[in-house]
Amino acid sequence: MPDSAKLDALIVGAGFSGLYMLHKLRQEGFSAQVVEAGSGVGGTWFWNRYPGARCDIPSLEYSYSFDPQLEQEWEWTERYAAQGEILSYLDHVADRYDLRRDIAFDTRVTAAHWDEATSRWQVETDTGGSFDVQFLILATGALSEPKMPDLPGLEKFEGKVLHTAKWDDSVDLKGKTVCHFGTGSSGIQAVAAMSEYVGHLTVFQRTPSYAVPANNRPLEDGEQEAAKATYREKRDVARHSPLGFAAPPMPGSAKTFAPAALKERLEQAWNAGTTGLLNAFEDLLFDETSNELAAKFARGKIADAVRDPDDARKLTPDYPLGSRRLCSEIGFYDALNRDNVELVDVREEKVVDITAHAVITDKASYAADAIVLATGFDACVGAVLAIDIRGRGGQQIGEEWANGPRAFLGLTVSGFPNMFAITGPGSPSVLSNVVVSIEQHVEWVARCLCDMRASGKRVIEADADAEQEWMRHVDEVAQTTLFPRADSWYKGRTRDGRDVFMPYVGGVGAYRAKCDEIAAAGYEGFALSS
Ligand code: NA7
Repeated sequence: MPDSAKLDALIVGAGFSGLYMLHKLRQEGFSAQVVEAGSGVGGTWFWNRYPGARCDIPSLEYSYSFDPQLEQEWEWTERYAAQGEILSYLDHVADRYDLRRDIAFDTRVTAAHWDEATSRWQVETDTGGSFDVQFLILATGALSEPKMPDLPGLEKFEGKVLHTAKWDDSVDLKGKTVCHFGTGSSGIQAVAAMSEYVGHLTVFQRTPSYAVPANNRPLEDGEQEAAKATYREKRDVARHSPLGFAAPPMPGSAKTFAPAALKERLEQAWNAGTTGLLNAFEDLLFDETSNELAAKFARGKIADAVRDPDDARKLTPDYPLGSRRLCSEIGFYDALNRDNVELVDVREEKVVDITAHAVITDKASYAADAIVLATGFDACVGAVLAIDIRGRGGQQIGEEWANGPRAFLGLTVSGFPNMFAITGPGSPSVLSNVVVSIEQHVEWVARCLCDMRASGKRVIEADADAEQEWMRHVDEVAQTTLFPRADSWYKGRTRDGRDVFMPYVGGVGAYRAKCDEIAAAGYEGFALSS
């Protein structure tokens, strides 16, 4: 791939979004290239190679639906795919559609500036490449820019420091003494896996998670074929559903169930995994009382699973079930029962220093050969802010978002013409089956580019008013749910410290309908020019 070119579109990132975007634009006859920082395709699934990394959405649903042949031919081996299997799938997709020839690997986009004179983006990379493109498409992922914790003295530590989202497979932790921070989805998986082979593991937890057993297993003979027989219908239901899944929320409210029936419904939902539990009652994410009944049940499960009552207390969340990302566990609570694993709640025992070989709290010192950070991501905006993006008048995206991350439909930012963000703030992606959302975003962007070409328009830009109204709507919908009740990475911040709820929680079906309606109305809320 040339490292300098004049193209219709430059796509940043070769994960689920970037790969499909490239394929789709090529199909529509646009010239497009991808720039990818990693040495392979996969995005999230390329970088997150930490022990135990696995998807918490069933494999048959966490996959592309755009090609019926692909979905029929690809064989998944387990109910929930491990990182390596998803990476193999994306490698297969890249080969199957001959995508690699238009991807520059080991290359990072450093700057993208809108040129008013030509109405095009001038893009630069860290390998000295430059691109002159009509459209800039940020397929940079909502959970891709690792967040480093504010740990005093970390720079003095002389052992290895590993972040789950940038895992270095060459480091062998077997028999080592490890201090681990973070108990979200990644931390829970990494702790369970590492507990099996490290010498000693200290888990530093700040906020406990609700973790539901994955009940992972190999797909049984005939099971996959049976599911694939109705794949088209199921995919269609998922596209128009609240969260991007084929199974709808179960009718009724926990409040109206007699105790025995409530327990039966919740046991069934618990065994069906995270989506099963979220779907247990249709009002689970909206009604505090209904949610508390389910949360109480989940807290009881933690008490049953953890032997030490004090550990169980520390591991028990007090916020509404599902208001932070529900985690999927395979052996996490078992790990905490092991003699080589101990739990430290940093809200009760403050980390005051890190020395060359230990983590020091205000109560004790914990030896460490290595420190593992499962401390998450600068969600929805981090990877975009990492690029020096300047729109109209040289305005930087970071400045634009200082008053809160915003994007019309989660896809376009006022003041940044011809720029699209896949899975941006204001889109439902991170609160849905993200592959379903990604396909919708990519298809909408491709349709927009085709419509512009057909009508002779060269520039599209979100109206500031439409964008503001969309983000107001995103917030209004969020406030009808229990999501804002918890501190979570779903919330962004304004410069003056106000929370901005980023994902659109009105449902992927409703969102799709809105996007289609806007396109059909000649891109209402956008300014188009020739
Ligand atoms: P998450 O879900 O953001 O989890 C990160 C965790 O790290 C979270 O519990 C944080 O606590 C914790 N954290 C951050 N800093 C510290 C310190 N200093 N000490 C202790 N604990 C800390 O990231 P994941 O990678 O697990 O998962 C991200 C998403 O990927 C997940 O939701 C799925 O969608 C896939 P906090 O909450 O800030 O109190």
